[in-house]
Amino acid sequence: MIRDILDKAISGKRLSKEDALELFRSDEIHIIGRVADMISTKFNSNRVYFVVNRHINPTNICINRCRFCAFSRSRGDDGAFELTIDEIIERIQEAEGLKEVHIVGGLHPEWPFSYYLDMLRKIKERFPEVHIKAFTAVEIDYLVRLSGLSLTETLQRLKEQGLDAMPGGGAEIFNKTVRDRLCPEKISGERWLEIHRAAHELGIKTNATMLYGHIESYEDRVDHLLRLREFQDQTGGFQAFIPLSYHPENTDIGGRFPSGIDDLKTIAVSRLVLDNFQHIKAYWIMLGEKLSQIALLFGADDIDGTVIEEHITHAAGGKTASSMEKFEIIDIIKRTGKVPVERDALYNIVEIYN
Ligand code: V47
Ligand code: SF4
Repeated sequence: MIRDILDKAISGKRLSKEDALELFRSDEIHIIGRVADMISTKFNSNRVYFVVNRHINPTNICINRCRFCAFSRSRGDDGAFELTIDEIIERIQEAEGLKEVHIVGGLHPEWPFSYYLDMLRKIKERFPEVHIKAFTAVEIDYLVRLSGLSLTETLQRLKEQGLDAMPGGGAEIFNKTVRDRLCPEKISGERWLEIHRAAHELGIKTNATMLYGHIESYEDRVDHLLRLREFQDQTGGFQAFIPLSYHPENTDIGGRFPSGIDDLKTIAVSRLVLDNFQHIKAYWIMLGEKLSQIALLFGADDIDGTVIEEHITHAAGGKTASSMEKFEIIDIIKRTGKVPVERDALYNIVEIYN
C-alpha cells in the first residue's frame, strides 16, 4: 500500500527497493508529492535555493557518440565549436553578480591537459570570487588519460588550479545493459562512482544525476537511486541530486519527452528514496519554468540558476529560454509560498529573500 510506504518515509525509516518501485508504479502523485514536500521541509525548512550562475561549454566536439546526445559534433561538422580561454573569460565577464560558473563539454580529440589547467587558473585569477563547478566524471576520466597521472593526482592538479566542485552529469543510468545501448563508449557506472569517490576523498563536493524517460525501466531508475544512496552513506560528498528529463529531438534513440506527471513523480520519489541527500534540484532548463515551480511543491528545494547560455538541452528540443533573470527566479520561488535563498556553488548562503 502506498500509504504504508509514505508513513514509513514520514517516520524517518529508509525505503526499500520494493517501496521505491511501488511509488514509481503508482498514479497517486498528489499524495506522493505532498509527502515528498514534507520531507523536503524537514531537510531545508521552507527554503528554495538558487544560484546566479553561467554555463560554459568549451567545446561540443566529442570523441564519444552517446545516442541520447544531440549536442556533440565531430571535428569539421556543421555547428562544431571550440572556445579559446579568452573567449571563456569574455563570457564570464559579461555576467553580473556571478557566484558560480558551470563548465562541461565534449571530449576534445586534441586539447592537452594543460588547456584545462590554464582555463581554471585564468578564470580563478580574473574572478577569484566565483566558484568553478567543472567537468563531469566522464571528462575527468578523459583528463586522467591525457595527464598520464593517477586519478587522485589529476583531481589534485585541477583543484590546485581552482576547481571548487564538480557537476553530476554523465551518470545517465548505471545499469550496464541500458548503458551499453545508450552510450557504449562512455565510462561505466562503476567508474563514474570511483571518480566521485576520489573527488570526495579530496574534499571536492559533487552532484549526482539520473537521465530518465528514454529506454530505461522503473527497475533501472530504482537501481540507480539505491546505488547513489549507498555511495552517499559511505562518502557524504554529494550535495544535490538532479533528475534529468530526457529530451528526444535530434538524437539517435529518439522517442518522446517524459510526461509532466513522470517529471513530478521522479522528483518526489527521488526525495523520498535519497534520504541522505540534502538537496534535490528541479533543473528549470529541462522541466520548464512552470513545471519546475510545481516541482518545488513535490520535493525539490533547488531550481538551479540564471544559466545564461545552454546548448545540451536545447540541441535536443529544449523549449525553455536559456537564461532567467535573478528577479524572475525569486518571483517563481516566492509564488510557491517558499523562501528564495541565493547560494553559491557550495550552498553557502549569499542572501535570503524573505
Ligand atoms: O551529462 C545529454 C544530459 C547532462 C541529453 O550538477 C541530456 O548542477 C536530457 O549534468 N536529454 C549535462 N539530458 C547536464 C548536467 C547538469 C545540468 C545542470 C546542473 C548540473 C549540476 C548538471 O545532460 C549530460 C547528460 O546526462 N543530457 N543529452 C538529452 N537529450
Ligand atoms: Fe560527448 Fe557528453 Fe554528448 Fe556523450 S553526452 S556525446 S560524452 S558530450
